[in-house]
Amino acid sequence: MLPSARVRELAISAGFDLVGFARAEPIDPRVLGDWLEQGFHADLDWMAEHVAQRLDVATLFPGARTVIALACNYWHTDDPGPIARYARGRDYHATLRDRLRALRRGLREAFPGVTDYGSVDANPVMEKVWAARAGLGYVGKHACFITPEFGSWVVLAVMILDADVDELASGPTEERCGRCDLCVTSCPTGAIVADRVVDARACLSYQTIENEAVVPEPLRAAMPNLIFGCDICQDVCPLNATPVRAQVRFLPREVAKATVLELAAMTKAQYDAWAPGTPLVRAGYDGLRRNAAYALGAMKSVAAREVLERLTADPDVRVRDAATWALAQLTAKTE
Ligand code: B12
Ligand code: SF4
Ligand code: SF4
Repeated sequence: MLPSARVRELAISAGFDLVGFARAEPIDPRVLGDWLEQGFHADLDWMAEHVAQRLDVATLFPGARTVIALACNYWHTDDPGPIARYARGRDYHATLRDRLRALRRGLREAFPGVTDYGSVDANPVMEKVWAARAGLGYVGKHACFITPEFGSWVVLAVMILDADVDELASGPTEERCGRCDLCVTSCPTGAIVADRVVDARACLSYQTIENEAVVPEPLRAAMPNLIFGCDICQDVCPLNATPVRAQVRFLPREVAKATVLELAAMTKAQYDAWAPGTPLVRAGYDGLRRNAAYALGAMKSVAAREVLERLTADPDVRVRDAATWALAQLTAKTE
């Protein structure tokens, strides 16, 4: 039986802002099962893999007894900008993995013999479920995890232990959405299809980050000033009204100052200076320029005509297609 106060101290000194504990019990299979059955995961096939592990951490890590849920605040600025806030600085996966390693070192020193399994994002672990069970906050109607301290401007990680701790949370914090539905009504594509349920196929976060093909035509017009990720449902949330500035590790980098037009016109050398080490590499050079071209079309940016014309001859077919569509939007305006 580990003293939770000591484990909490170790997690805080490893750099995490919030720490909570839950018993490693299975998750109700219906929540994930219904979501997958309805195809809400789009082509994220890895979401349909390792379902047994997602629903039961003991399948993923035999001997699992306790899940430590961990959160880091990443908010730095109110500037809406074309890049989602979480992606403006050093890749959070790297930062949180560093912190998990520091926590692991601390745990091994303090409690020899205890083993662990760490997860940030890509592992088959339902991180929001664990954050809720461990009492860090609750899942809002927009399906993002909301904490009393930092609103939803947090990224999550978990550390699973094969040992018990002496104090567990009693479940999520009090639900505070009430009758508000601002996130639902503000989502430009209607992607929040039910309370806490997002259809990734309609979500601009999925479309700009994960979709490697072309963005379906009806969604493109909803992309002004948005080229990587989407913060709209979080920006409108009243529970995010008093954000707290994050640690320096999450400071925005140079690329966060670039405009949509600059990103559309960016050279490979500029990309190589801006993107490595940030989450932007997931979309890649061509993906970012594809998105920027859609955004310029959605903005009907006449000033972008020259750049868009150049992109219609780009070696990448998706960039060419996006630029052609964008130019057609400018014509639509003047007719
Ligand atoms: C797949 C995924 C996506 C997909 C699908 C989004 C989604 N809502 O599932 C896409 C690409 C669209 C996406 C977008 C974003 N993501 Co994402 N994503 C994930 C990932 C890898 C898995 C999430 C998952 O399991 N989804 C499947 C559904 C079924 O699970 P769930 O949402 O947890 O399930 C809850 C709801 O379904 C709800 N629910 C629904 N019906 C019902 C019914 C009942 C009865 C009950 C009780 C509950 C319930 O309760 C469930 C449990 O909480 C996690 C990392 C991880 N490993 O957990 C990051 C993660 C959720 N994403 C994250 C972020 C930051 C984002 C974006 C904000 C990025 C951006 N700015 O563009 C957006 C937000 C979009 C949104 N409104 O949700 C963070 C969330 C941080 C936070 N504060 O919530 C995570 C945790 C990554 C991390 N390690 O920090 N994401
Ligand atoms: S991230 Fe954007 S597109 Fe996705 S649900 Fe929120 S507002 Fe809608
Ligand atoms: S905008 Fe309103 S309904 Fe949506 S998560 Fe925030 S408080 Fe809840």
